[in-house]
Amino acid sequence: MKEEQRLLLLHSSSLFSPPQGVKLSYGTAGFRADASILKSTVHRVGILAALRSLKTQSVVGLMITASHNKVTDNGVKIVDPSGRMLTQEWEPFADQLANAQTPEAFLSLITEFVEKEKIPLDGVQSAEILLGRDTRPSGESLLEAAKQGISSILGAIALDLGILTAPQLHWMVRARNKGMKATEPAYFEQISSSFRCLVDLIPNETKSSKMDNTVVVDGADGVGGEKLEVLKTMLTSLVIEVRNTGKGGGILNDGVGADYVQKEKVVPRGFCSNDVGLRCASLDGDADRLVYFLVPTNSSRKIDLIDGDKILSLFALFIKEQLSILTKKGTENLNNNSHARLGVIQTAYANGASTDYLKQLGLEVIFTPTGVKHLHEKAAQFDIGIYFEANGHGTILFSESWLSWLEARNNELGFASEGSEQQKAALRLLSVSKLINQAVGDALSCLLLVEVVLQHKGWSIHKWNELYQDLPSRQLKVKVVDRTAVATTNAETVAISPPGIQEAIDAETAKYPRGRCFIRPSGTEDVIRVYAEASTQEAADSLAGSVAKIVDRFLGIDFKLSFP
Ligand code: G16
Repeated sequence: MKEEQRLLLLHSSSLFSPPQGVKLSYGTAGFRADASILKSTVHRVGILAALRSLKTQSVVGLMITASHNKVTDNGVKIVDPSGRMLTQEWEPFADQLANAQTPEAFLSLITEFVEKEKIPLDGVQSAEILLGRDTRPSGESLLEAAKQGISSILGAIALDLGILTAPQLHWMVRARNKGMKATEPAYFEQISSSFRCLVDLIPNETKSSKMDNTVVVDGADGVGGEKLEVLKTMLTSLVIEVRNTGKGGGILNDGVGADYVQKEKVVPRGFCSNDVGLRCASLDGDADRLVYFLVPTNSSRKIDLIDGDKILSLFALFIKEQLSILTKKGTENLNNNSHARLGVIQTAYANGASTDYLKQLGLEVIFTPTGVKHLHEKAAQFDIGIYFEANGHGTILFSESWLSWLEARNNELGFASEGSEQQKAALRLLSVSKLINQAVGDALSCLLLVEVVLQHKGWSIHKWNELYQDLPSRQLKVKVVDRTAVATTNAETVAISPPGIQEAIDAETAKYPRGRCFIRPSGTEDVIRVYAEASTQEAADSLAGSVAKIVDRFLGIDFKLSFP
């Protein structure tokens, strides 16, 4: 390493001391903590992002967000050149960097890593990092720390794109590296025009049905509401009413947002009995998650939740239908021999009823640990991979090779029988691949796809909700002294430490008909999460409560049970 580079790194890191007595780790979606202790971490992630850009000789992204966490938290994650999350191979190095206590220890870690990875840190090669942040008040100063980190690598430049949803930044990084336009207007143009194409392809029978084309969206008082206000002006045949836009003084994620709605299953702030019967949806703090809900007809606050599993089921049904039209018998003279491998990816949080439903559709269902980085990797192994977490984070991936086949088939169909049902199916699938974010789960593009699929099928939200009936479930979180004390296996369904805890959970679960329960350490909050399913809501609540007490007995700091 050049002397100039060494001095630059030493000086820059001496300006940002790491927090004392805290061990940070690159969790489910990057580093997250109280914003007041994150400056040095973000500064170091800026350096890491520049190294990643040098190593890959591509543009990478850096996003300042803590998504669903409370407003006083913040976080930082790197977007890889493909638009996906940072490669998991670099996560241990990210942990070491964030926790190095002195500038010298920090420098020696970098020196070793640069040599091992053969990163051209010579000041000749250039690096480029796209920066984005959500609307948290701490975002601006943390972004400055990231910029200072980036500028301490010779040849690295940062491009500040301002306030963005996390999926917008992922989309732009992917687009830049594919040589496409990587701006916010280009993003809006692509998703709105593919939405309009799908609307044009709605069958005449359902086009004439009197379906309500209004959706009311809870923006979580975050970035998603703000962006949706722009997007909605570019759409036809859909009316979007945005609430909790962040402009009315509401606090981000406080009694609002997809995480609150999905976990607590109650009406978010800003919605009331006047909304009974309306199709309502909720985004999370950085607009990468989407859930739908129905306001109750009675005086309780309990909603009917239409979660990520049901969004996945709706999408799977639609894609499967289009594929079967496309490969219909009687068109053998055309190049009809490419049967798409369609796969579905879920996590242990998926409601058991959703998995049964997907299997009944004849789909291959695979389970991974929580975190889209795991689901995305599996989905990418299919021609069409649909992945969703129950919390509403997910997307549909199309492989490049299958899309090339589809383009060719579309041309062929256009030549042989333009306007045929098969050609329309091909065009629909091509439009879906452009509408839905290929880099990461994206609430805005998923919202548009849900809306157009409902219009296509002529379905109300009630009809969609009736696809299957969820098994009653309950999620709780338990504050513990050290969440790393819990380790899991089998896609997080079995706890292998602390010793004896899984046996205690199994003994409790066995008491409940159709009981299922697991625990896992959160990767974004300092808690252990508990998920329970059973044949009745009372039983699911009771199982989750008992297991939370078990966690507390093994590791906790006085768990108090409370249900909304
Ligand atoms: C992040 C990840 C999601 C994950 C969620 C919850 O979401 O992107 O894939 O499901 O954290 O993680 P945990 O249970 O480990 O706290 P977000 O929306 O907060 O970025």
